[in-house]
Amino acid sequence: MKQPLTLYGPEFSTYVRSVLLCCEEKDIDYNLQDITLKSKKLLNLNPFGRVPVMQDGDYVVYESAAICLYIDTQFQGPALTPTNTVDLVRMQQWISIANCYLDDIIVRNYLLEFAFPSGKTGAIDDDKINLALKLIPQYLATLDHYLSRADYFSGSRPGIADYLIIPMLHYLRKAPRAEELFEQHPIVSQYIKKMLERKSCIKILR
Ligand SMILES: N[C@@H](CCC(=O)N[C@@H](CS)C(=O)NCC(=O)O)C(=O)O
Repeated sequence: MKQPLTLYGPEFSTYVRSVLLCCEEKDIDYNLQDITLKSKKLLNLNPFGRVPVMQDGDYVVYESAAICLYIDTQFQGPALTPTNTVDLVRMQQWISIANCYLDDIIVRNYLLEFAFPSGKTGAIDDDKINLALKLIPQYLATLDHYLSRADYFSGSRPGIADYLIIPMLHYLRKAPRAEELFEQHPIVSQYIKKMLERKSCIKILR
């Protein structure tokens, strides 16, 4: 019998959660192991020192979207990647946006700054927060506009881009000033509500 996949990373990480959501959607067995950031063990698995990392036998992969693609293509279950070019390209677009902009501003500048303040005396860096408060409304407006014409970031059903984005939005919904940030963006709010009703999200996004 095939061994369960091993996933390395802390359960609270948005990217680890993205991979867990894909595993849950495909209904596959996995073994989640926490790993110390910057440890030799992690650097041996991923020279960039980031989580998650996936191991299936001898096959080691890092970068969440790549791990999710492996899970999607190697296992039975609902497809997490659209087959038509228009939706596939859109999904890649949103994966890139999630990795380059949403993670940078929503997670690193905003959420992590409250959780682990980076100021010299352990204080919150107001410049980071102010930049985030300037950009997050613009990003949410873009998401809102896109979702006014599309059901999901991966096409007509949820896919890898959605599972990358929803953990970030879920945390942002609970962050300081969330009500103010989301009040102009009802379509994003409806999307979050719809995603959070999925069995996978109920289990992983607590
Ligand atoms: N592009 C990477 C990003 C992974 C990432 O940044 N993970 C965070 C946790 S959510 C991390 O490892 N942070 C540790 C660090 O920045 O040193 C992916 O898609 O997996």
